[in-house]
Amino acid sequence: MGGRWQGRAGSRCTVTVAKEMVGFMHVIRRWKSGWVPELAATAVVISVLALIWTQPTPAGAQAGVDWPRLVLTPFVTGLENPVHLTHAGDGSGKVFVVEQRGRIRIVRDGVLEAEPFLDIEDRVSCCGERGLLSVAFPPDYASKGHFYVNYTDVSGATVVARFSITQEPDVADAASEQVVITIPQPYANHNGGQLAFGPEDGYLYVGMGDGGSAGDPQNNAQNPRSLLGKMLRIDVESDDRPYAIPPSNPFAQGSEYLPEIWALGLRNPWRFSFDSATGDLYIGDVGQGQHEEIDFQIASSGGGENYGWRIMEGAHCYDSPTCDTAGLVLPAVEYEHSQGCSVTGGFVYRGASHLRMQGVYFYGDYCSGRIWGLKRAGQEWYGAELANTGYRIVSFGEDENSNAYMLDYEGGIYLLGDAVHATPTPTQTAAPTATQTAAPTATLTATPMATLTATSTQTATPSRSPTRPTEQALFLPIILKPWSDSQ
Ligand SMILES: [Ca+2]
Ligand SMILES: [Ca+2]
Repeated sequence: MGGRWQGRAGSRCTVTVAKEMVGFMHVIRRWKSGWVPELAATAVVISVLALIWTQPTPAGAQAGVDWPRLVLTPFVTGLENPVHLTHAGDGSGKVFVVEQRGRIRIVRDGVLEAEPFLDIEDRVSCCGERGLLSVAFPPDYASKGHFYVNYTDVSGATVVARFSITQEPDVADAASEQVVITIPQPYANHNGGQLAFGPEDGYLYVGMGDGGSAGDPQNNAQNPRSLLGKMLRIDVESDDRPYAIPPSNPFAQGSEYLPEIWALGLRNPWRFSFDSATGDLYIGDVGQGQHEEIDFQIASSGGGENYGWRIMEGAHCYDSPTCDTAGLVLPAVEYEHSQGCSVTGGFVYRGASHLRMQGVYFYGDYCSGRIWGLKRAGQEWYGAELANTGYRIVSFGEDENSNAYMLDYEGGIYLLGDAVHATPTPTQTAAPTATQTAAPTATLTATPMATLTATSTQTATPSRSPTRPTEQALFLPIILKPWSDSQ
């Protein structure tokens, strides 16, 4: 998709082509075709069903990890390619949803408001991996009344811009744009797109992909003079315009590295987030042809981590004659393309409603619809597959009360919950039947990080027929293992 693929020799060529052809946003209908068109017709049925995925309780419950039985409850439907969900931190309880084509919508008390909060379709290029990709509200937004977006402009460049609200708090002024930074893009794909304010430093973090094509042909992610393939950290809330370099940035004092760079060696950090309790940073970095990964940065880090791309893809040498891994930070967890094709980074759940979800980082895969949990306990990580949904998992988000949501690119948003602690839906008429297969086998590997290779038998490929809600009971290969903290 998008950028021109430049061939590589050998067997990797086939894999690489396949990945790029699949593309991030290009929907391969597969078995899902036929389901989406009927979605509206079955909306009533869907709306009264909590979709429950069950998993066996892991034998032994290592380190006391008691994984939730994931429940996805429909929250809002009818969005047009939602790609991001967040809140303003202003006490309003409103949820903001970004539609890729260039609009931001408000959900208030569970109802999608008809009037968009912001509409900048006139200056956004869409779609594929382009579009309006995220919104971020600064600390003390309630008194400031301005916010930031990340979008691809008509030339294909990444733009981070500030907008202000009008006299109406639920209507932003599309004419109020102040561009913070414009970063040219050599190819249509790998634009990153996430913005987030650091919970402890108040600086704006900007996730930048490697520019695109395949295999990072310009070697941007390892180039200290390129802003591509990096995590940037800039100060947009000081009096300096368009932004200031935080003095504590790892390369702030001037060096061979550009001062905006916070971390490097990223391929396409489509979604990253901070743990709202600890300040730790989790980055879902989309892989090339074989390995999808979650990267971790502890809150006390001073930045400067090199997450390896394109020397490495996940924990595996990719494009380096010597594959010198000295100084590179390996992923906290990775999974192979037998489990999906494009990782979607999520959130560490810190809500009050579900005790077993506490401290679990939820993430998923856009292509397979699988959702995993990752939990850090001391110096060890634990991981488990929690659901196999078939949804186009494009993003996760959280609201002001730390409730967690999953966004289906097809237009639905789902609330994550634990069946054990879930409040029954009053209108629920037919609880899905859970048919549990034999307890899957845990796979242990000796690598210093987790490799989520499911080997247990998955008996039920989810059908996407209109009767899907009554066919629930997807049975999860579960992997539960400790491994060393690679930090
Ligand atoms: Ca690009
Ligand atoms: Ca990496």
